[in-house]
Amino acid sequence: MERTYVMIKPDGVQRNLIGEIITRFERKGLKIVGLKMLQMDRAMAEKHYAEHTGKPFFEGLVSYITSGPVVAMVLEGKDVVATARAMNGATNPANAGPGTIRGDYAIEVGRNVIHASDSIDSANREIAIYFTENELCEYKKVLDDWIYE
Ligand code: YYY
Ligand code: MG
Repeated sequence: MERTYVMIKPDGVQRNLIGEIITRFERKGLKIVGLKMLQMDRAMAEKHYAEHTGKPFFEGLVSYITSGPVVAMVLEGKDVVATARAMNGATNPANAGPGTIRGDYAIEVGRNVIHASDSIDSANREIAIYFTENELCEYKKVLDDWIYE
């Protein structure tokens, strides 16, 4: 089953959105297979956002993402990479539709509350930054048969 990396950013934690956001993914039917809180350091931020190195927003992004604890999670489900991105909404909350996390809870691109991997390759790369193999749980839920036909 497909997996993706999702992270509640420091503003989401500070704004008491942890429960709200996790609830959305749970209610959708996605399975949480990894979950933890941590504070990223600069090296971790540079690794996570390596593709954005040198861009005008990079320094601000690194200082924001390292400014407080984040909640890191791995979600599992059919097409979960695309599903989590759709649930998060557009990168700039101004363009994120109502009903999406960024559309409902954020205003500016530099404080957009949540991250999700943009491809299966990115997901595998990002999951490996935050989780070891034994921190990821493979398990069956009784509701699975009511979520998948
Ligand atoms: O994957 P996603 O988070 O939706 O957007 P990216 O284009 O990968 O950018 C990563 C991160 O950088 C974005 O969530 C906010 C920040 N950012 C920014 O502050 N200003 C921009 N013009 C573009 C991105
Ligand atoms: Mg991205």
